Amino acid sequence: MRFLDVAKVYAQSGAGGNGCIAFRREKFIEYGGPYGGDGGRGGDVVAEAVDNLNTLIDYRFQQHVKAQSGQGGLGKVMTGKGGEDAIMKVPVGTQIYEEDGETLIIDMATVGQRFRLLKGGNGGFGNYHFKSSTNQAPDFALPGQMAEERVFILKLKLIADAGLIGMPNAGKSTFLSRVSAARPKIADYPFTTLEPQLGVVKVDETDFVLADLPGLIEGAHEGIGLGDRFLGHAERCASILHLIDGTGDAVGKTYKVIRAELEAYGEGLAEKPEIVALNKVDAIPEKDLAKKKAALEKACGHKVHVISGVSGEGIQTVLRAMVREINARRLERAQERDYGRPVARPRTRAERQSVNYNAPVVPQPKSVKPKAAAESVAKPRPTAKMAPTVQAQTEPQAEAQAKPKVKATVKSKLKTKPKPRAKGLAAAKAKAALARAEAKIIEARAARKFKPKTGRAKAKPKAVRHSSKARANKKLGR
Ligand SMILES: Nc1nc2c(ncn2[C@@H]2O[C@H](COP(=O)(O)OP(=O)(O)OP(=O)(O)O)[C@@H](O)[C@H]2O)c(=O)[nH]1
Ligand SMILES: [Mg+2]
Repeated sequence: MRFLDVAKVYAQSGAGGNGCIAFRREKFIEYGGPYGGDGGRGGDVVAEAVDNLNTLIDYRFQQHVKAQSGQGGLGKVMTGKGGEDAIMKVPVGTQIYEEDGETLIIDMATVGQRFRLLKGGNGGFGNYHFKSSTNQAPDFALPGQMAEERVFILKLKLIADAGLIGMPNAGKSTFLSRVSAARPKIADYPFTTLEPQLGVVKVDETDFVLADLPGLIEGAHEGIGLGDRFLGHAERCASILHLIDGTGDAVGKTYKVIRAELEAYGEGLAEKPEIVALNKVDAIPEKDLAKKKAALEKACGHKVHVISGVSGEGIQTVLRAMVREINARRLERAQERDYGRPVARPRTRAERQSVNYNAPVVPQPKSVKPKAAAESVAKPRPTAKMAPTVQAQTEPQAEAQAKPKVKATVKSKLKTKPKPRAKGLAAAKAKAALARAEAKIIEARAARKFKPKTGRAKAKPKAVRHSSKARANKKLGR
């Protein structure tokens, strides 16, 4: 089967069925009234990640995906049948983009994940729906909602635990065939591998998926050779195994060329844990081996493994190093899953309301008891060395807390009596302040008393209505 990692799909959801106009006609039932049912709703277009696919080749042959439309409403107030959903089965690791190929809609990263891409139209209401006291025989119904139509770009990024990268002919496919049951094409010409190959590797107790990616050459990020589009498959890998052909001359330079390509590609590939291996050790003359290994170590700045895909030398050590990285990543993922969402799904309404899904989840280290930690913060236990500094910091703070600054208002001044023991100048000062405050209060009171009144004027007294009798008496001068 051919490998295909990009596909364009035209998708359309189902339209809603039209509402029905019908009237009830039955023997002995006069004025039967409206009787038309609603239309059925159209099917959705749903993407589903499945684990038995590893290519998007199906969408090369089936580029149009269409959900079924809803059936129209029927008489006797029968609702039309809903349309079937169209399920787009995609391999795990597929990313679905808008037509521009850049706006990500959803990353189908887990098996069984489902996502509704297009919503089916709702069915139109039949005339029975519009029956009311003022319109007892409506002779109209609504049409169903239109279908949605869109173009999607699917991009597959294989979910492999580790990726093999290197120049063409570095021995990547040979390595994969040695450590797994995969049988990629091997030949001594460049670009033998034209598409990624996967193999399952078993080391001790761990199984992992290893991807053999097509070779990279200088300028791959500009499209030279096969380009760098297959590097997308290494984006999700926990570790990268960088193979260097040991029979070549400039191993250090070769390493740097590939590193430059990884950096030019971006997407965090250059920061991934990398294991470097000098391959084809069986074909390297012994006198050159140490020199080449040293040159490569100098170029990459860390340990270099010496291996051979043909003789199997050093392979187990490399695999174990890869397993360490993979296990660390798996552990990280498991912790993310545990901490990333509430453990139990709330079932009742009260439970649902009590969960704050927006709150950041901060995992607490189990070794530190929260109570003990709080106590230690509240009461710092100064050591002999720290004692003076701690006291120096805490005393003024305590004083400040004990004597909060009071705003010297007139009232507060009145309340604060001079200290009984204060004598001489201090007592005189306090007395004067008291007298001033009292004078201020008197002044304020006086001002309030004679303050001209503002606001609404007093309402005029209502005119007294005289009775007709009183008016007559007034005229007569009584
Ligand atoms: N002596 C020796 N030859 C090797 C070793 N590994 C691979 N070769 C040879 O190197 C050549 C290329 O090997 P491949 O495995 O196809 O290399 P590749 O990296 O997959 O190359 P591309 O698919 O073109 O990128 C083949 O002729 C292999 O027989 C090794 O460990 N020792
Ligand atoms: Mg190959």
